[in-house]
Amino acid sequence: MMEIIFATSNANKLREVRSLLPDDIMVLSLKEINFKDEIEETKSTIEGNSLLKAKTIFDIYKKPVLAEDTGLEVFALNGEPGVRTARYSGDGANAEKNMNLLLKNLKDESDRSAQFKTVATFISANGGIHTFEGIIRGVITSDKMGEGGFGYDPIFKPAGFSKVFADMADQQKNIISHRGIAITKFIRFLKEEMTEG
Ligand code: ITT
Repeated sequence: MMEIIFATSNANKLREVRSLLPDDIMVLSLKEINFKDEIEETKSTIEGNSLLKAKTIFDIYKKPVLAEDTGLEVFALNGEPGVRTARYSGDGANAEKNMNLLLKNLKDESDRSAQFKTVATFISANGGIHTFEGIIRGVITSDKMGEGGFGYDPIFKPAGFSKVFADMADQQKNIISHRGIAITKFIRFLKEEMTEG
């Protein structure tokens, strides 16, 4: 059994990542290790904030740590909200306000293409740093749909599908999503590490 700390305070990410990882990997949340501080995301890139979260926890606990940072990049908005995806609507931002602002900013826009990008960072017990990226392209719908998922899931329809993420079963989103792709790469890496001894 391998123990990994997942440096997130987002319960939805935790749920998705737990269901992706095989049973012989035990995922400890920040709550479970009693880490209560907020890790301030001060970097200007998704990669930078992903590394920052992993490193903050690794430096304290010196145990294997996984972290991830995710951004929604909208082409007509030059990649916005990007690194600011969580705080797009400013002070007191939440999923509803963020989606409302994005729909407003895209109101007269014909190009509604976008992508979700996840950068996962793994720091192994010996301090080695490994990153895994997952990208899924899609479009921003004109209205919110569906009941599932979290964040921007009600307005993101992945390319080649007729449903938004929030209308998909958890399992289906997980197989195709930005996070699913990044974590699947991470699992492949762990398996290779283990067979190399
Ligand atoms: P951490 O503790 O892991 O940092 P967080 O919620 O702050 O959790 P991020 O900084 O990565 O996470 O911000 C990601 C933002 O993107 C946040 O607003 C989420 O709601 C949204 N988001 C992330 N993954 C998503 C997904 O799979 N579907 C829809 N929205 C997502």
